[in-house]
Parts: sequence; structure tokens; C-alpha cells
Amino acid sequence: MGIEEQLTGVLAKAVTDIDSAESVKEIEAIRVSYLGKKGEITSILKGMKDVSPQQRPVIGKKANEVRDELTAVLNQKKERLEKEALQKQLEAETIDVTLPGRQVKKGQTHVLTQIMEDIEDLFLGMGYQIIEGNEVESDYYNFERVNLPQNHPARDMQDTFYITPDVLLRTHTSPIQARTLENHDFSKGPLKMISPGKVYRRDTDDATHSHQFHQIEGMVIDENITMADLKGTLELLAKKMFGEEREIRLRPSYFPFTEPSVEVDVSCFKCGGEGCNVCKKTGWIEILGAGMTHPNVLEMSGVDSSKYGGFAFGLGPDRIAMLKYGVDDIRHFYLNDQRFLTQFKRKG
Ligand code: FA5
Repeated sequence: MGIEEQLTGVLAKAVTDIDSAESVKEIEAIRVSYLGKKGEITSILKGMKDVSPQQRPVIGKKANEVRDELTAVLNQKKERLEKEALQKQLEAETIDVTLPGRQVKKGQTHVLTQIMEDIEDLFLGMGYQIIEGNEVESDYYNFERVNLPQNHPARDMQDTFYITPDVLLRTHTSPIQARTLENHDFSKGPLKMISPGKVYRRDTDDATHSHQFHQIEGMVIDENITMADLKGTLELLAKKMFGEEREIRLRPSYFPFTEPSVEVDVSCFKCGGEGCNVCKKTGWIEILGAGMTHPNVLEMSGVDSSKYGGFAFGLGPDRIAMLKYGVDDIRHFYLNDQRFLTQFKRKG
């Protein structure tokens, strides 16, 4: 076969190869295999040395034409493949600006915080100050200063997380009574405070007990404070928490830091006092402990108990929330399950 026919044949083969190429990389490989130094066309042209001088220009022209055509076909296909690749990339990276954005979930106040904030608002409105105590407390303030000396039997009532023999996680918010009393200047007016916060007990967690829970302590000390003041204050508190129609009753109880001491019940907010499953058919629900501040607590803080006296109360917002919302297990408050927590949306 003459060189001219060989060139024509190679061109046809190359065009078929180019047709079936699917990527720019393949095109470049084809370019090298035909036009490169060791390519097919180059090797055909090596046969020129055997061609007569008259034929050479003719074949030379044909070789140039084949090379030009091949280059043109290669470039055309390369351009098309590049365009297609770009198009694909653009399609893959398209941003649909009409798609709705992802919803950012808004947080909300935890139900226990809501209850505590409501109670804080009530007492702030009555001129109380809010005092925050420390969760890590000394044995001395947690027990002795609220009239529970070392060997007092009531100390067994409170199973305690001790850090050292003298330092513990407070078991109630009552140590804040002593800490506030000793710092209060009675010449400037009465002491009226509440103190919300976390407390800890070595209780085994179950439906109604948590090893960490909340309390709100309250205390009023001045001249001429009576049990009627305590009852009036707690009545307001019960109405705020459970509704305007609520009544309270006081039952005798015992706390070492108050004398007399009372347990406070609220008339059942579910049945209105008729008796139901919430109030265990009694019409009343126990909500807090309270009493008239024991003179020992005042004296240990340097307050003259013959002149000053008053009341204190302590309530557990966790149990209040359980009652108020019919929650059957205290642990729900601490598991952070959004399905549970989002039910308690603050109104307004
Ligand atoms: C006290 O802790 C007293 N300091 C309250 C007090 C203050 C009385 C001032 C008088 C004057 P008590 O141990 O009963 O009392 O606890 C108070 C409240 O904490 C209980 O009514 C209950 O609501 C809550 N409580 C107690 N233990 C747990 C627990 N393990 N888990 C959840 N709540 C608890």
C-alpha cells in the first residue's frame, strides 16, 4: 500500500477512535498515539525516504492535510467534551434558591426554670431580694447553723454527698438562711429573701426522688412577724402556682430550724377538694415545709431573738412541677428529651 493510502486509512481509523472517545484524557491519548513522536502518522512518514523526489511534495502535502484534519477533529471533540463536563459540573453544583431553608430550632426555658422564675417574679414584686447560695457548702452551715448539731438525730434525715468531712454538696437551701442573717443589717430594714437553687441528696433515683433537684428557700425576719404573715404569704404563693381559687392548710410538723413547724397543703387543683387520684382522695396536696424561725438560728447568726423573729419556708419546684402538670416521673425533667420539654411552652 502506498503512503497516501496509508495516511487516508490512518485518518479514518483516528476519526473512529475520536468519535468513541468519552473524555478529554482519551482525546489527548489519541493525539499522542497518532501525532506524537512515536505516533502512527510519524512512523508512516518515515517511509518518505523511499519515495521518488517527484512524489515527495504530493505526499508531503497529503501528510499536512491529514495532520491538519486530525488536529481539527481532535480539537473539536475536545472542546465538545470540555463543554459537556462543565455543564455536568454546573448542574451538579446548582443551588436551588427557591428551596425553603432549614428550620433553626429555637430553644425555650426549661419547665423547672419557668416555675422558679414565676416564683421569683412574685416575691420580687413583694420587695424580697433574691440571694444565690453556693452548691458546695460547709457541713457547719448546712447543718449546725440551722440548728442541727453534730449528734442531732435529724441529721440522719438527710443523706449527704460529702466532699471532705467538712465540705459537702448542700442537701437543702436552708444554709442560706444563716449566711443571709449574719450579713443583714437590721437597722436598714427587715430581711426578706428567697433563694432558689440546686441541692443534692444521696437518694436513689426513682419516680419521685432525684439525687439532684431544686429548692426555693424563703425567709422574712423583722419585729412583730407572726404566723399569720407566713400563712398569707404562702396563700399568695399557692394561688400563683396553682390558681386563684386555691386555699392552703397548715399541719404541724418538725424541722430543727423552725418552731413551730408546719407542712403546707394546697387544696387540690384538679378536683377542687372533692378527692381524686392526684390528691389521693384527700382533697389536699402537700407542697412545702415552713415554720417560725427557731431562736437558736437567729442567735447563732448574731440576731437578737428577743427583738427579731420571722418565718422561713422551703419548697421543691420539681415536685411542684410534677403536681401542676401531671408528670409521673421526676426523671423526665433531667433526660433532656425534647418531645417532653417542648410541651411546656411559656405563654405570652
Ligand atoms: C427541707 O429540705 C427543708 N430545708 C425545708 C424547709 C425550709 C422547711 C425552711 C422549713 C423552713 P424537706 O427535706 O422536706 O425539707 O425537702 C423540701 C422539699 O424538697 C420537699 O417537700 C420536696 O418537694 C423536695 N424534695 C426532697 N427530697 C427530694 C428528692 N430526692 N427529689 C426531689 N425533690 C425532693
